[in-house]
Amino acid sequence: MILYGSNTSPYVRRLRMYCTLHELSYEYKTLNIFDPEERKVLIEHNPARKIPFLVCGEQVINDSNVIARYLQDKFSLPHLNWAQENLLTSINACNDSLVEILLGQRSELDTQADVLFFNLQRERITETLSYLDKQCTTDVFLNCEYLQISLYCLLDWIQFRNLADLSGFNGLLSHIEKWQTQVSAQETDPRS
Ligand SMILES: N[C@@H](CCC(=O)N[C@@H](CS)C(=O)NCC(=O)O)C(=O)O
Repeated sequence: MILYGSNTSPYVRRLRMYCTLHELSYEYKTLNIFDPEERKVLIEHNPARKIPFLVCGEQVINDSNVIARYLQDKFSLPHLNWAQENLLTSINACNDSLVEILLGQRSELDTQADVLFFNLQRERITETLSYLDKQCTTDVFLNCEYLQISLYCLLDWIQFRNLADLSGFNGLLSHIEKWQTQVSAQETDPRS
């Protein structure tokens, strides 16, 4: 089982932390998707041209959400219930919008501009962060390790890339504090 990704991707990191916590053995290969040679590997495996993807024998699995479900099936680990899936959707929505903002910055676009595309991303980011701030102390959230990891990876990446102001979100800040000392978090720190 080979996981392809990059050390900075929060979607890849959540899977790496999940595998570590469940002692799942896998090979990890990093890909620089913006390097023309390495991008060939991405193109060969994922028409959406995103990381992560997992290669398990002949089977290729794209998308962190599907990979997580694949691992849960393969290793008989608990699946998320519907309320937990909804929370994961909010985490993903925030993360996806922040990826768009980062790509906007790298394309030298004015991501603060008052235009529909960036207004929608900023609204989604603010609203989902505020929603997750309230949800991250609920039983639904705390009963699901994959949600906790996914949120931690998102928040730590926000800080690493300086993408949003988390001050005032006390629930989110406590969540970072709780997870940042874990070995699985330290081993996958994008800064190292
Ligand atoms: N829904 C996907 C999102 C993955 C994703 O956005 N990955 C980013 C890296 S963090 C990527 O590959 N971006 C390349 C691009 O947008 O062209 C998942 O959960 O795996």
